[in-house]
Amino acid sequence: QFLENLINHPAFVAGEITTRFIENTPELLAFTARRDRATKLLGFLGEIAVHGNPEVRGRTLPALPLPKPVLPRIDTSTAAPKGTRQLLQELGPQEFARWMLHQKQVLMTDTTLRDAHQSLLATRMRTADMLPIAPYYARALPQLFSLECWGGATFDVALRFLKEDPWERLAQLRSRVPNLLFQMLLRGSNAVGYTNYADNVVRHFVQQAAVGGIDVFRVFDSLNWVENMRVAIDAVLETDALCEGTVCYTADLFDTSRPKYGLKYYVDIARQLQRAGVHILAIKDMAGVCRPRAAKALVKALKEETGLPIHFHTHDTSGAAAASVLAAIEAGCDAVDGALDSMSGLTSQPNLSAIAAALAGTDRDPGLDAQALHAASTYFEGVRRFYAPFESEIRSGTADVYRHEMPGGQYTNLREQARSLGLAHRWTEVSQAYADVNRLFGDIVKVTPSSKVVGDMALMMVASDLTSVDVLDPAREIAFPESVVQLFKGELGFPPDGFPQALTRKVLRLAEEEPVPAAYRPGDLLVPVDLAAARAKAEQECGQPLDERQLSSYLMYPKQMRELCEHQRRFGDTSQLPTPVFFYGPQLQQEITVEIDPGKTLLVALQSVSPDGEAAQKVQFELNGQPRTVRVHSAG
Ligand code: 3PY
Ligand code: ZN
Repeated sequence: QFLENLINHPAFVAGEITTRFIENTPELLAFTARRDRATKLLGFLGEIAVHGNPEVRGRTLPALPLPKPVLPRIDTSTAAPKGTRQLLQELGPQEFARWMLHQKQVLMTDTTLRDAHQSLLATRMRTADMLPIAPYYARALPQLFSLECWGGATFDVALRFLKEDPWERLAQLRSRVPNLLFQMLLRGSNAVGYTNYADNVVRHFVQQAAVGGIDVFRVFDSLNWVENMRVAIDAVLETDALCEGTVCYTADLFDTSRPKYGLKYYVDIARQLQRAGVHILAIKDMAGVCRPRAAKALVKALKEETGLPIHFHTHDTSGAAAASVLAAIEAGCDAVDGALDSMSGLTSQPNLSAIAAALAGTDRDPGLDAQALHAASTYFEGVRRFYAPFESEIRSGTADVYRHEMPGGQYTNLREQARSLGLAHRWTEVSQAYADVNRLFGDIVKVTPSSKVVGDMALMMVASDLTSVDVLDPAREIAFPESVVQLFKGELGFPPDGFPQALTRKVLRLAEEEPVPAAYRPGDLLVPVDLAAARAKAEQECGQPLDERQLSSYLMYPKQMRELCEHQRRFGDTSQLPTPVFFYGPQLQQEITVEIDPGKTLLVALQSVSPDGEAAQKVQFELNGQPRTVRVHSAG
């Protein structure tokens, strides 16, 4: 390849070379690297032209071609105006929190780049669809409080299904949005995974995320156990970022049949968080069950009791979430979450633009440009079409959420899991079993990962035709899912009032004289990870040097990280491929543009696919006007 570059170089062709030509012409090597990248990408395109992308296999695909999303025009030649990020840098987190309290307008977080697609599209939105609109956010919507764009399930899904490096997504977004706070969802000691990690792994992750560009860490625990959030909170407090301590909301503040979830419960947690030093208090209504009356009472009480700024987060599963947001605002809530119109509603956040419009002209008007919100929403309307196979069947809000209390981010996933187990037609039973399991487990907070355990148990019960009475029957043998055993062992920590004794005994098969596990913090038992040794192992397994961020991915997702490295070795970075091409493969004669370096664009078009002997297919492309052939094994 190098020789080819050399003999094709204009200077070489013109005979203008000296003895130092190679040394003085570094682009020869750049050509080689680019050519290598192009070859790898063609390898990927060849694979999916022949076999399709396994991530959409068995799903209903959209009609092709899909129209390009309409990207609003924006002048990027001038710098983005100052925003909340500059204010945080100027004031520091403590003063910034005071500023939040003292300024009048409602601060608004846009969740489109995280929770909205996690809750509507199984978290599948790719970096390639986020980057084009990022400069628009910076310039046309600089009044936003923050962009929630990282954490939660996005980390896992990026690695596992999208074959993308989540850190690279963060870096790319950061470079395009210098002025708005970037917010992430952090699952306390579960970081961005589903199990408790060693304390030093959690700390390492938080440090990397802060350096990588996260300004607001929303830290929660899946059982509302503040003890289990301290390591993460302390790690955030050591950075210059804002720490948003979170109370997860469940049940109904006014339901006298569930008195444990009254105001006192939330005020106690909020006070503990305040003592832990958080700058902001988040109310995280992950299922969307916080009714307007409760939102108002809760915001008022938490504000009065702690004096901290309050940030309200909910989901629109019921269809009534905007009313709760407006009630929270009326009670003095400082910041609220919403999603752009086209990515709002149902299991996602309520509509940010509609909430902004409801407040227009009042003293709490968030001051957002309605036209700009609409233009950004129109872009995502187009993007959303790319992900049609991941949409759920849900067409309307459902007040049934008050009964089952499933988080918005879990609802569609669990329906999908039920479908894959052949239980699609028994969804009503699954959702009832989910509510029953919650009671069996002692009426707990259900949010990742505790919600997943409840879901696993509910599916098992429906699949095995078991009722709550059967599960509790001492004479009946039950094969509890592994996640349930782990939960009752305390591997995710403990709810403040513990787990029910009888069921704990049954799940853990404890003899009568054996005590049930006393509350302990899993991180106290987990041996700190020797990071140098882990790096050596990770680099050996991944077959390449890893930086701190990649190491952090490996520590939580070793298998997915190995697979990502292997994917990138074979195919290069596929995150820049247009989404319809990535999921549905190149279409004949369709011109595909991929920017592999700033300003360096590849033009690819699929010409034909034909058999090549018994066991292979020959895939012919045109690459920047030149024919190229890729051979793909038919067996895949
Ligand atoms: C997550 O942890 O991913 C959540 O969105 C919880 O609501
Ligand atoms: Zn949420």
